[in-house]
Amino acid sequence: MLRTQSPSFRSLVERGSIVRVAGAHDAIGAVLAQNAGFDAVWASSLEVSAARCLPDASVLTMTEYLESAANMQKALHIPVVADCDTGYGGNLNVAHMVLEYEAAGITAVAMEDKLFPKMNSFAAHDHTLLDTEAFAAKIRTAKSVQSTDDFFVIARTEALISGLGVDEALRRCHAYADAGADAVLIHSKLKSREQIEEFLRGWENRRPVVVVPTTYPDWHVDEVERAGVSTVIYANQGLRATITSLRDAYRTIYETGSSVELEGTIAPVSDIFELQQLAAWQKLEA
Ligand code: SPV
Ligand code: MG
Repeated sequence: MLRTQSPSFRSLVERGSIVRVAGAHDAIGAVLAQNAGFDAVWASSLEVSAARCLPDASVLTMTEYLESAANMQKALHIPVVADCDTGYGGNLNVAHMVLEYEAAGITAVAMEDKLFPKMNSFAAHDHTLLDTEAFAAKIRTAKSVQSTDDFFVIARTEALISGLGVDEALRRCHAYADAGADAVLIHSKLKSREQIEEFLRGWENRRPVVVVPTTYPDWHVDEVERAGVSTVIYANQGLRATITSLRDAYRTIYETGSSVELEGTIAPVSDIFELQQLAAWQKLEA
């Protein structure tokens, strides 16, 4: 089959064991994450914008992010979780976003409580948050326009990113849960996961919690699960690996004057054909 239906992200969360998600920006990366065993793919705003050598700063439009997410979903039999930044504007933009993503077969979106236009969480920049009630209204809007019960809205707080502390993160996430968020995402840029663990203790599992352990990478998935996390997102390791790998490969070919040195380490062309499902396509010619 050239295309297969993916289960909804909600069905993964509801099965109870931790959901492991890998970031990607295109279909081939997404399929490689799927083939490695991941449960879902994060259509990362950082990756999608970086893939065009543009900053993760609300520069691309919703349509462009949606096209990337939809291209990934079409190639997968696992769900995409779409990183939808701030929802691309105000409440009406959020409503339009939900309608469009849902129509494209995306079953989960994440929205963050930063001001539009936003800046990537790790960039040295002002990370002022939107007022709690205004963001809760975006969540209510998203939930009120979704057309299937399955559609899943993750409310992400940037309270720790903006230096506001765990109590403010908890207060905000309770407001977002009251507004109907299906899960909350707590992000941090600290090298220690202490604040995340404090958040988890204070949250008492009111709704599923999503974490993104980029700056505290030594957290084994079993420990993450034991700490009460529902979903773990490895948001940008794929892109970072790609950069290292491509940089080394291009340099080696250029500097040595041939590609022979690489031949033993790079994927054979047959791997490309397999990822393209070439054999299945060729059958259509018969
Ligand atoms: C992304 O992958 O785009 C994210 C996570 O939103 S982060 O880059 O850490 O903000
Ligand atoms: Mg992002």
